[in-house]
Amino acid sequence: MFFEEVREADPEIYELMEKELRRQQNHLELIASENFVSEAVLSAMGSHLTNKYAEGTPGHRFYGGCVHVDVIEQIAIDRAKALFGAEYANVQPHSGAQANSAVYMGILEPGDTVLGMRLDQGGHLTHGSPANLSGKFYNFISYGVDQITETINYDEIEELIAKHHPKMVVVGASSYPRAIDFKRIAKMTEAEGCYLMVDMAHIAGLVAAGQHQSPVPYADFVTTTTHKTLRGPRGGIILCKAKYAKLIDKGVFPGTQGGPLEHMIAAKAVAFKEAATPEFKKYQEQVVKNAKVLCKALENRGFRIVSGGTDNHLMLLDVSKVGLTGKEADDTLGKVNITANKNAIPYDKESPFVTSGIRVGTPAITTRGMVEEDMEIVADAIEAALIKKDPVLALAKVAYLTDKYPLYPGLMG
Ligand code: DSN
Repeated sequence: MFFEEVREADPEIYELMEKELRRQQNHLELIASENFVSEAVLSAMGSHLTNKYAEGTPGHRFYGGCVHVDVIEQIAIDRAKALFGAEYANVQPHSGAQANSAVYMGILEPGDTVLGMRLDQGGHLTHGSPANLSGKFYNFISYGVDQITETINYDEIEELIAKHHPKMVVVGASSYPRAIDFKRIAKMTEAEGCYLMVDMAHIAGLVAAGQHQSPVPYADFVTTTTHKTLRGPRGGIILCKAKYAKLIDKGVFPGTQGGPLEHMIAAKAVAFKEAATPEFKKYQEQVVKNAKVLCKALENRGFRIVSGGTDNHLMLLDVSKVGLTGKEADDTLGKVNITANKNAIPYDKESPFVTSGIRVGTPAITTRGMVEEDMEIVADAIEAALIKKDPVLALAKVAYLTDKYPLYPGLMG
């Protein structure tokens, strides 16, 4: 049993940690950006490595006593490079947002023009939202998806590049269910002579396992979180061509961060080792298979699927077609122990706080062991909650699955 010391030192926090564990165990986790790490990753995160200051990079630190964390961080770097076939890696970003900010800081000047995907059509806050420093410090121009196909409009990207001559094009999404053709966009950025940055946070695990085209051969910079499909600790990394190594390192520190979190870097190293195994490849194949089956099963039960399907680990349901807003659907699912998130759909008429959509992902339930036949039961549970308005039935379906696939048995007794 872990966390005994917390129980003794701080029962109030221990009790809340235990409640959160039970929530994770008893709910169907369908948030597309969440996952369950291995106990090895969990242990590395909760270790004494947190005590060490190590500003700088391995071998070039501003503090003494870095002899062992230097080796740990270098192993993490080498594993990240090998996993994705990258020339250079910085494993210090505390998050995906930090990784993106560090690339901007290292490569751009304030006021530079950048192209990024609209937040309300699948992009991310850090891809130029006016509410984020990216949108405040840089001149972001947005591209979106086609109104009919609800898929990325590559012609629009090409036109915007020709019109605005950006210094950088940012590609990648937080709620986009289809494959992205990085190679096609790289041809446009090469022709323009501008940088290409890909934020592959959502699909990094799929990329590592060959389930999605890798952006690494085509992009100058690739950022990712490590905690989504990649199933590592909460954090970020940056991959880039070797010629940008110094600029990227400076963008991270001192550009946007102070001391790296060496306990998290050790956990990233453990996760990268796991991600290089045949088991992880099988897991990612199952994530994609499960998403396809769940998507079809939900469509068969009356939900409209944005863009008509999925190529990756997630799907977007337009719940307005079953008479709900995204917020109502999110709240209703929460009451039957299904965790998803309300999400804008392309050209949404509702506000970002209400929305017309629900984003559903399979990474976490696949980690629990669920396979295709279970996706029919997940779809039954969602249908029971949102269409049949039968919470008792929905709760029974969820309990069947969470009992069948236990999570962290014995973690807190
Ligand atoms: N990337 C967001 C998500 O997909 O949930 C969080 O920033």
